[in-house]
Amino acid sequence: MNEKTAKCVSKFLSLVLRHSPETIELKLDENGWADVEELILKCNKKGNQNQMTEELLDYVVENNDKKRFVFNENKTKIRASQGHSIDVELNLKESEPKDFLYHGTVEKFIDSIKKEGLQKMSRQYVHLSKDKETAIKVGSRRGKPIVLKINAPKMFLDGYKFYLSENNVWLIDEVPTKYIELN
Ligand code: HQG
Repeated sequence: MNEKTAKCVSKFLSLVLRHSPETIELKLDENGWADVEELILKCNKKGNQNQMTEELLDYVVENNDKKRFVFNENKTKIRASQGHSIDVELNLKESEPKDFLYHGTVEKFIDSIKKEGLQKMSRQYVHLSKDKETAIKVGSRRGKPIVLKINAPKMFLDGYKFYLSENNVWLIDEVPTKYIELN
């Protein structure tokens, strides 16, 4: 499998499974699942540059660097594990963070983050990671990364709910300023 093709498919799946299924007239159920046959049919119908096949989907689900997508048990459905901007119920696992968590961002957002804390912006949740390296990568998507250190154990003690996605991304509704340290 050509890695460039796999990355392109992953980006396209992120678009239709997290943000705008209507791009290919796809319907997701309330839990964010798309029917695999329908997805393949509609990807190909729209003349997407990658001819979508079951094999291609298999490869991307299996080898995706962040395990962004999962099949249901009998592989008739597929969904994104996190990152949605559309309203889907993922039935996420509530979890207790035992250590600090990290968020990668860029300078231009810092003043606003200092005022309002971390907000979910267009997504369903604020995304945090357990390691700095991931946060650096996330921030780098937008420029020179700045890593924020979040006192997650304290937040948890104070009653904030944390969720852990199937692909181990920490998700939370917001992070108020007092729990954020500039690293
Ligand atoms: C910033 C990718 C101003 C926030 C990544 C971020 C991640 C504020 C941006 C996942 C703010 C939102 C999510 C405030 C937060 N004022 N700016 N009060 N609060 N921000 O893309 O975390 O590769 O929605 O710092 O790896 O960058 O696609 O969130 O810069 O895991 O699987 O507003 O997306 O995953 O941007 O990225 P995003 P994110 P994938």
